[in-house]
Amino acid sequence: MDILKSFAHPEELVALFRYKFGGCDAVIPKYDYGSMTPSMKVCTDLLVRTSRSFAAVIQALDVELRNAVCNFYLVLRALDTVEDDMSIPNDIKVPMLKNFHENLLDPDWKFMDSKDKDAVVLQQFPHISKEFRELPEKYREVIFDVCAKMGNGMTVFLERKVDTLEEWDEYCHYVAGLVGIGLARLFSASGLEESSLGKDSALANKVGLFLQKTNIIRDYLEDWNDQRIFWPKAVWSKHRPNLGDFANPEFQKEALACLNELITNTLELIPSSLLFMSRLHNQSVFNFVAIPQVMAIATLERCYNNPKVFSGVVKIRKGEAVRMMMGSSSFESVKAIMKHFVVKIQDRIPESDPNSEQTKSLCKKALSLCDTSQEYKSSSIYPPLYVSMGLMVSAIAYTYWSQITQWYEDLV
Ligand code: D9A
Repeated sequence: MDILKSFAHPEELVALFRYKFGGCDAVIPKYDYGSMTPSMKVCTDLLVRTSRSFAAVIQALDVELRNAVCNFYLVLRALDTVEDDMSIPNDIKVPMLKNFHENLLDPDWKFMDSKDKDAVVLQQFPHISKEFRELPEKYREVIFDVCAKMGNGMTVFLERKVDTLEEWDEYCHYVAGLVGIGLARLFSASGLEESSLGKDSALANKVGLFLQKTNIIRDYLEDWNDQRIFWPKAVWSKHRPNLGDFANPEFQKEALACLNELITNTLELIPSSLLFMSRLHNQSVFNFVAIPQVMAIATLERCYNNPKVFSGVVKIRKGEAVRMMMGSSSFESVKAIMKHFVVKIQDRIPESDPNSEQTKSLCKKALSLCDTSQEYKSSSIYPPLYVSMGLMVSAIAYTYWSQITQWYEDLV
């Protein structure tokens, strides 16, 4: 019961209440099915089914972009589902990935044999490809191109494991950097952002790498249990001969050193993430980009030097996430959030960590770019409010517990 944990964090209860009662419509609007065509409705449902919270962030984009990004997301999700599906043998999977972009032009293509949890996007693909073909050419061109490059790139790592840090960057480029590049091009094509943004592929690539590396670090145990390896061998083999050893508490010291080394590598991307966000002009695009970046830094902070990465799931509480999402609406407040988490990492760097000096210097570099007069935790107003809200909430919760847990499930 995640909501119970938020009781220890009054500011999260405030955020959840403000969210529920419409305090942040600009960031997370409600859906408007009335103005949609039938295949748009199917696509919106698919989006909500595959990613409830991110779906809300996409829906908040200005209309010029919303359909293009929604379609891009679903196409990528379909491609990802093929890549992930362990029940498809590689000799079938390789041509499927390589030719995947051509399915966008075929009104009938679908795939009914996937065993993946997101198989529905492949079963319903004709609705996705129909939406694709109805997009303006300037968007289709980007989605088609990224899809072709990603499908090809994914095949490279079907047979081969990620070894060096360069290969880690290469793998992340295919599955996430290309998404960043594609999105930057879509932003520019919409006219909501400068055309130079879409041309700076190196920068947009790093925005994607920051998210993907964070996911890979966080998902160690889940991936290991599924026989998947995304941690670069050149790094983990310095600490233990087998990646699975890290799940054994006996090797916690080695596991943490490896974890911290990968997090340190990922911290290098913070300056690029900030630079990318500083170049955005449109409010809806800004929120869309900033929310995942802020979640990533929060996740990195939670994982840093944390043995729980090797024994379970390290997640951001929903209340925490909602509060950060609501706070991600200006560059100043995003810098304040980034600063908050980088300081928390900086304060926890163990003297004994083999990479402590590098981690320290990257934190310092990041902090120099997060200079702002804003503060993230303005706790002074909370204690009295906390007490009264705590009483009120426990009274309500006592009476309406089942309803409350239901809308809590609905909103996250
Ligand atoms: C994104 Cl179109 C993703 N990925 C994400 C989500 O954010 C990025 C997949 C498809 C699209 C976009 C994203 C958002 C904004 C700007 C971006 C960007 O670049 C400029 O991508 C780089 O994770 C997946 C990849 C990282 C592989 C690209 C955010 C998201 N969050 C999940 C939470 C989670 O932990 O996965 O999907 C969610 O809210 O459900």
